Amino acid sequence: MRIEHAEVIVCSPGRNFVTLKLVTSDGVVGYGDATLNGRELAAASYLRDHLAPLLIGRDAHRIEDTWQYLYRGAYWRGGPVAMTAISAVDVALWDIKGKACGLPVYQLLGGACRDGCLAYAHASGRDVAELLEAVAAKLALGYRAVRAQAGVPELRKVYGVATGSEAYEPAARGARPDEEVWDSRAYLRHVPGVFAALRAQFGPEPALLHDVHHRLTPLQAAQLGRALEPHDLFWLEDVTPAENPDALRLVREHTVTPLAIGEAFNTFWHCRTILQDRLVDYIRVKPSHTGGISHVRRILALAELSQIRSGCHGATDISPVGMAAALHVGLAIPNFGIQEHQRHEPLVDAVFPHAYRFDDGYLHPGDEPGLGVSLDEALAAQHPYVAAYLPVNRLADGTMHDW
Ligand code: CS2
Ligand code: MG
Repeated sequence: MRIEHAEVIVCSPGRNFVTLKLVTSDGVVGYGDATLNGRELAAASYLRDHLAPLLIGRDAHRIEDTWQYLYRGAYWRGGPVAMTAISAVDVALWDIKGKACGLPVYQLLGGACRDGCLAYAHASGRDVAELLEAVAAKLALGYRAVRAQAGVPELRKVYGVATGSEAYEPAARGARPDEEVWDSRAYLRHVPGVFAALRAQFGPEPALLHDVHHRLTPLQAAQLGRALEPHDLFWLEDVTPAENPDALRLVREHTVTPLAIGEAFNTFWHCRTILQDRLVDYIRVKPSHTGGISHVRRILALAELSQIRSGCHGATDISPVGMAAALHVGLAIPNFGIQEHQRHEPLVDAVFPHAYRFDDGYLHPGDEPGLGVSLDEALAAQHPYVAAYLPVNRLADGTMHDW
């Protein structure tokens, strides 16, 4: 079964997605997600101009060999653009293998280790009252775990907080990124009170998560972790900048609040120190940006040896193809932790009809052969690419800040 056709489809049904479509000599179609938020066209070009021509004629069943060929074969290894492109090829080939065998991908990965994947929803509010309402709404939908983000009184706008009645979307359409103003001290003063209010309202049972978006120094992160200990967080995410795992050592020494990191990692080499030294409790690598199902599976197998669990990134920029891939892995690994579930808009679900489903707090990938996701190409074509960016973050004096 040879790969005969490789096509990159860029569409924007409300937000941008890059999808790889592979077709074999037997007519089997496989999809992979290559969406790189705010840098979509770079990943699309890497795939279209550099990888697609290499794929034509290859044996579609040789998933691992193709991964090695694209990763080791390139002198310039790693990085988000290349790894997102390789991820898409790998995921599309698992989709094809599943369809060729008549089995859902999770069966090829060893079969289900659980009945469903615990999911966490997003809730946010410009103030605490609005956040309490948002969390209550997610619990009413059946979620047992909720990520809570709140506006900070001194700050006009905070990343991760919806600005109106519409669902929160990380990237904004426009030729340039929005600029936000950040103040770590104001944020640190505010957050512990937010979680005290959440526990007072909802009691000890719901799992509560919080995302810091890489904005703190190690000492500030340690202070926050400690201040949140009485409120029993499921995890505190991305407390310090992602590229420096050593920053987490100091945080770890001073707090027992569970930590998560990894949504911006693209290979095992970003994870090595963290896994070896057990610097976090949850690792957020996912098939879409971290080398596909093949590479994520390896990282999570190593994570298991350190008692670290998965917590796959599942924001709206992970397409339904990427979500399905994460769910097949999540169902099959022994050390699954939790799956982020920032729901897509109905138009996105219409462009990518899928078998995965949410029920009573858990996601299940479904039992269709392959990933269980298809692409309505005619509908996708009605929604062409629109430039959109994640915001940038400055301090009050104009200095650029991490996020
Ligand atoms: C966030 C995302 O979901 C998360 O945890 O950190 O909003 C993230 O910033 C975007 O997915 C980046 O593309
Ligand atoms: Mg995050």
